[in-house]
Amino acid sequence: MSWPEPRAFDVDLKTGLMNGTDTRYRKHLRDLDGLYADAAAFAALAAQRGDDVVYDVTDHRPSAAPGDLITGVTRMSPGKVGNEYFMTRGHIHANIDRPELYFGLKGSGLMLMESPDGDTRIIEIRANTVCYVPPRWIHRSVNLGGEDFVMLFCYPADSGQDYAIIEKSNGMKLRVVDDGAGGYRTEPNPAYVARSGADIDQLIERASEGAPR
Ligand code: S6P
Ligand code: ZN
Repeated sequence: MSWPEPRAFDVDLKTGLMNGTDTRYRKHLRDLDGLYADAAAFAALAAQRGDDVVYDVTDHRPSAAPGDLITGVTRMSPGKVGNEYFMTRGHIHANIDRPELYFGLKGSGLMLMESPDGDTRIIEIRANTVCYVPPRWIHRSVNLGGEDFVMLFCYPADSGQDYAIIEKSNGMKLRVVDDGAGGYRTEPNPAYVARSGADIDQLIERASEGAPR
């Protein structure tokens, strides 16, 4: 009988990578067109720094079996587009009944969470903060600091990611912007389109099916 092999990985806080895994996911600034409110500021920045890596993810995926765990690290560069802080694309787990745990390793930022019916929660994260993202919440990470923001994450292997949920609503309900005093504030997103009851029912139905990434 062969049993799954235990593994250990070192996280390099200088690079923000979990060594010994593949880089599974990397986003350059030019890949993030449409994410930020200020399209002109985005175009100007992308013209100069389109090849910059805004965030990358290294992770260990032992299997896709239900009950197994994906563990990895997200590293986010500091920066803003206009007055809006750099952020991840954000998603809901395709199988919406799957939660996620984040642990702050370096820098400072926050987890912006939105329920399908439009409630918002924010958890600020710095080194040693444990952040539990419950099932059924859209989640997006935001770097609020002047250095890399690095977090460990762990989530069920059969979660999957649904990015379209944010695209369909023209972004999340709130945007995270510079407050002009070294901190942040949230602003309503005027383009936001609320989800219908039918949209929400569909998400819940899909949970029972599961949906790999
Ligand atoms: C996956 C988990 C993270 C994100 C990563 C990048 O469920 O939440 O690994 O994939 O932080 O964010 P995004 O929204 O581009 O996948
Ligand atoms: Zn996730």
